[in-house]
Amino acid sequence: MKIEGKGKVLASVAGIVALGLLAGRCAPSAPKGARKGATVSDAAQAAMKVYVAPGDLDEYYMFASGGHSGQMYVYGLPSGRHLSTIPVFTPYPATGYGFDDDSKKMLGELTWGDTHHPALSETNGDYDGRWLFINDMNGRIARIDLRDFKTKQIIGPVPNVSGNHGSSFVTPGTEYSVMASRFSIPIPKGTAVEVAKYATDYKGVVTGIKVDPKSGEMSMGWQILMPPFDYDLGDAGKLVSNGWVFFTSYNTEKATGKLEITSAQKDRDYIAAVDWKLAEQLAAKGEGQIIGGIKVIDPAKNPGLVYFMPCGKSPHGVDVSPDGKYVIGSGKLVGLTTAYNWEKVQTAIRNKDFTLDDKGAPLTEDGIPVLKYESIKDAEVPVGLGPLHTQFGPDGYAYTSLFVDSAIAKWKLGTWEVVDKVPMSYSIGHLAAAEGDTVSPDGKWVVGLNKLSHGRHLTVGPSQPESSQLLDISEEKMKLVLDFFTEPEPHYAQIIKADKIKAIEVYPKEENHHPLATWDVKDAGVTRNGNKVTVKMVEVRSTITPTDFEVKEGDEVTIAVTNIEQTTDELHGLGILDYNINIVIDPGETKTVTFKAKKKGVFPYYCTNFCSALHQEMQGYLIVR
Ligand code: RUQ
Ligand code: CUA
Repeated sequence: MKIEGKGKVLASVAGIVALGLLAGRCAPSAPKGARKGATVSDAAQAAMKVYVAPGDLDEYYMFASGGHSGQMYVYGLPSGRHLSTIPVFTPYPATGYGFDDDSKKMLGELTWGDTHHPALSETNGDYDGRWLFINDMNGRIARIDLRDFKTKQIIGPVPNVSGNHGSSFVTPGTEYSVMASRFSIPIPKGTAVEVAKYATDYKGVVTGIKVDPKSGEMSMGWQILMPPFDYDLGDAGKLVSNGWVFFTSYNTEKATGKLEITSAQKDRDYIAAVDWKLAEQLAAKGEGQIIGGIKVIDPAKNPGLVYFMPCGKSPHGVDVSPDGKYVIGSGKLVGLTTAYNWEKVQTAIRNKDFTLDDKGAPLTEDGIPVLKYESIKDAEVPVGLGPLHTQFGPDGYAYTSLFVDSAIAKWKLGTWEVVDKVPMSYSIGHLAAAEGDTVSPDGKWVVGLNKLSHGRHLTVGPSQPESSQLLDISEEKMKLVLDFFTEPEPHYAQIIKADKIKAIEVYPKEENHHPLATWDVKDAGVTRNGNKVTVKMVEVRSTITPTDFEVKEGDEVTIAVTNIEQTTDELHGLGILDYNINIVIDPGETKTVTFKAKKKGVFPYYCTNFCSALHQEMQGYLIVR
């Protein structure tokens, strides 16, 4: 990582101040492009905070989910520069993802995904820069390795999970990445039951996906049967609440049809508190019943596994404070958020301090006890209308996004005082603070991830970008310092200190154990076994070896390409016209692509990544006879 020279910083700051002064001289009010009411010095001050001079590096990475694009976007902060796109659940021709044999197999039949909540791996509740998990609504979680920023594994669709929204949150030691059903269904999956029987025959599940501490490899951990509510978001407890994971739920009415009306009958919904360490023990003992091919634990038969915490109507986010002492959750149509005190929750559990039903008996939902709201809440904080998500600073401050108010509220844990509010343009969903969901948030920056952006960018037609806004939170008052734009649609994002990530830029030759790797052009060539043809191909500036080869119509052809470069940024591609083949091979990497030679003729192939002055000469011919 390059360290900014002090002289350079001063020079760039001087440059901006000079710019500000110049603009000030010819336009005494605000510089061109500044929003109404902004003065020259406001704009210049904001610019100084976010300016990353040419050649300098950002201080943070922001990993933003790409929504239903099925991708992840990587940004630098504070510049807001888009650095890269990591394809996860969707083919991405730019990197050849979804075209080579391995990534094609990993995607399977689903070629889209709806990603929402990235989760950086954690050690002791802090980001460790190793992996990045991301959920897909189609019951899947993917793992990206941050050593090379590549998707390494997709697990699922996991049985019984339907609409995996409350995911991919990790526990503080990355023991588990969790999943929850947003859309309850009859289980096992594949059973058809009419919607009229929703309340009795449909079920939700929450699932813990086990993560191998060394390799990151994901496998099935445990699954818990839940009442047919809609499980929305989650967060793991930390420090004093470590061992628990929380999920919001709406439609606790178990209603169907127009949920906006039918699920709004009760004035409270629930946050489910799940004892994941107990789930782990029960799973290890073999507790549960096989449903849809996996063991499902019933909380009605295992007391202590799940409790419901009553919450404002239709909650969205649930977030645990850095010290693990408070669980923050809100109804999304009200003007306040509730801070639950974890100590009080534990006391209520011990004392069986439950909500009572009409007959004065303890209320349960499908056998799961409901704690008493008054006994577990510490405060109702008047943050403003439509609270969705909360992030934290290092000094006891919390930041809550307000969808209806279209603002971010800053408030203090413990005193519950709202100290500042900044409007967002427009209609904020999630927000992300620098390391703001860990045990040690950094403060400094909050990014508002807005749902609408009208009027704040050059027009690009009806399909508009999403707006993100960067707030400086280093002082008492939050300051909006930058607008930047993304493709649809980051729901959540996470921001990690850049020096925590140690990525390679070349795959070392000695680490390439691919059975078809070819490091010497002399070894390149074609071998045939019946109608199976294997082509060992080498790419290096500026030749593709072999420069031509022949197969027979109907052959099954596997091309294994090794890029034998060991130089940063020397990628080569292989595009074969008319055969829909497009792969990209990073320096030191071997990739295979397998296809049936269905069409006779002569098909040019070429390198798709500009690699040298003679890139254009990197070409050859596939002849199918
Ligand atoms: S959710 S804001 Cu997955 Cu909050 Cu979209
Ligand atoms: Cu290799 Cu262009």
